[in-house]
Formats: sequence, structure tokens, C-alpha cells
Amino acid sequence: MRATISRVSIGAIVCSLLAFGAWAAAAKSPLDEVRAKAQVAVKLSKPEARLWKNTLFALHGRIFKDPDLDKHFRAQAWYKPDPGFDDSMLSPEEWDLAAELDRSPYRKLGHRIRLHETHLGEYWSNDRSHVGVLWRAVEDLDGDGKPDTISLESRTSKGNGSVDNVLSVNGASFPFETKVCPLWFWVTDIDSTDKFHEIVIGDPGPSDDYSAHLFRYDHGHIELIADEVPGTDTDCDGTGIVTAHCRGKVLHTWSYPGRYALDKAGKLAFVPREYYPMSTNVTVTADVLLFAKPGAQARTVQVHKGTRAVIVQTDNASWCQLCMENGACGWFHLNGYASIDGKDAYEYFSGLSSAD
Ligand SMILES: [Ca+2]
Ligand SMILES: [Ca+2]
Repeated sequence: MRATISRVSIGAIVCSLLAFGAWAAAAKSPLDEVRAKAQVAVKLSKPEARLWKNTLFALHGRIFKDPDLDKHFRAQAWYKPDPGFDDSMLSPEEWDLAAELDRSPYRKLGHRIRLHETHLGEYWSNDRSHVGVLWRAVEDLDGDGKPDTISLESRTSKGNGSVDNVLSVNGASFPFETKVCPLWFWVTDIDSTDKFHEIVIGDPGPSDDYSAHLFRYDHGHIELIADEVPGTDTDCDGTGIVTAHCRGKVLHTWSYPGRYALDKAGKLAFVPREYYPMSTNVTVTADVLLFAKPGAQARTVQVHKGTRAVIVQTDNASWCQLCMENGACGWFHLNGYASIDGKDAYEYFSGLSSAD
């Protein structure tokens, strides 16, 4: 996720360089300057916010892999690169400033307040065996009007390569394991009619099988309300429904917008549907007879080789609907993942995806 600064943003960096040059004239310390920028964070562009946030780390000597940041900070008289830099050198106030600068470009997203989107690589130690405190943020999570201090600490486990995380809110903590170090951490509002804001922590997972863990803070306790909701873009619109990027289970590699909703116990649960949209364009490569509807006794819909069609929807178990250009539709039955009448589905359709 960490994007090196694009050419487009170089201009912003140069402007910021000029701003840095104004420090001496303004007789403000670099930290004072960051404080001032954090107060107007919503007006900053994303590259500007990133630069000022990284100033906090640079003040403690972090060495930057990003060549633009490296060049920029090495040009500052106050910058003293320190190979021994550690996140713990930042004060709580500096973490709060970092969070303020980090989330500002996302405020306009309304119900989705993304606090942090920072590539973890910058936080790993050289042997990639230790991470430490990844994020610190302040939000009112339980709706009592008082800000709650949130932090996430992650360390690689010994042995199986998974990651031990501890989410803390004020004095409470919640340990949980992820397959890979969490890359995203934000606060969202699943249901705008209740007083809570929920914490979302993203787990990149193996093979880009991204997922999110969701937590609620209530009466001084942290509660896991959903484990491994699939997708990078777990999105909430305040209606109580979370839309997730779910992988299909049959035929080929495809995904659909799955719905999760809060149940009576306050947990986020998958909402099953009869059929899920597949919307895959295919060309039929062998004559096939289809059923008029799932479970029909006889096959009545003839489809000829060479026909262009769309696999419109599926029950994500054994039935898929195919619709032709002339508007006629029929259903085929799967055995197992992708077997049609004992043959692989690839013998009937071209256009299926076999991405990992
Ligand atoms: Ca609170
Ligand atoms: Ca709410």
C-alpha cells in the first residue's frame, strides 16, 4: 500500500520544502510547525499531510527508505539520522499529531474515518522479527463524549510466523492473532443510530486474501464483533450493513459484494442470500443443455457452441445461471467446485478466471 511519492506530488513536496525554509524566519521549532499543520490538517493534501507526519519521525532520526523523503529530510539542518530509531521515541502528543495528520484526508468519507494507512515495512526492525506499537489514535468509541485512546501493538510469533497483536483502548486490552501484520486500522460507524464507533483492523492475509477484524469498546471492555470479514474495502455506510468483498466458492475465481449485518447480540454476521451475482462474460465452447430453473427435472434450454453469454448468478454451491445475448436463460449444475456432467467447466466455457 505504501506508494512512493508520485511525480504529481513532487510539486507539493517542493512547496513544503519552501515551507520548511520559512522555519528560520518564523522562529518556530519544527515540532511547533507540525502542531500548527495538524490544526489545519483537513486543508492539507495527502502528500503534504504525509510529509508533515513523517517530520515527527524525522525529528527522532528515522531513516527513510523513500528517496523523496530521505532527500527532503537530509536537507534539514535539524535532521540527525539515527540507525537506532524506534517508534517508542515518539511522545504520546506526537502520536496524536501523527494520527491527526494521517486521517485528515479521509474525514470527508463520513462514516468511514480511516485513521491510518501506513505501510508496515517502515516500522519493521531490520530482522523483521519485531514490530512494536503500530498506531495510536484518539476517538470517542463508546459515545460518552470523552475521547478514548486506541493503540495497536503487533509482534511476530515465534514459530508459526503468525502475528500476535494487542489492541488497547484506555486501560483495556484485547489480544488477537493475524496471519500477517495488520496494514490498516480505522474507526467506522456501522450503525449511525447507535452510540458506538467501531474499530476496523485489516489483515493482509496470505495470497492477498485480505480481511478485517472489527471491534467495539463498551463499558470499559473491548469486544470482537467480527473476525475475518473478507476484503480490503470493508465498507460501512451507517445503515448497520457492512459490505465486504467476498470470494466465490464455486466454478472459478470471482468475487461478490457480501453483506454483513449486526445481529441482536451486537455481532456482525454474514447475511446469506439465495443467489449471488457472478456477472462473468463467457463464450460457450461445447454444446450444452441447461435446466430451466434450479432443481428442474429435465433439461430444456439448448445452448450451442460459440454462443456468447453471461454467467449471471449462482447459489454459490451448485447452481449457476447462464443468460444468452438473445435473452434466454438456463441453469447448469455443478458437482464439487467446477465439474459439469463429469467434465471440467473449462471444457464448456472460455472466459473463466483461474487467478489465485
Ligand atoms: Ca469515550
Ligand atoms: Ca454507531
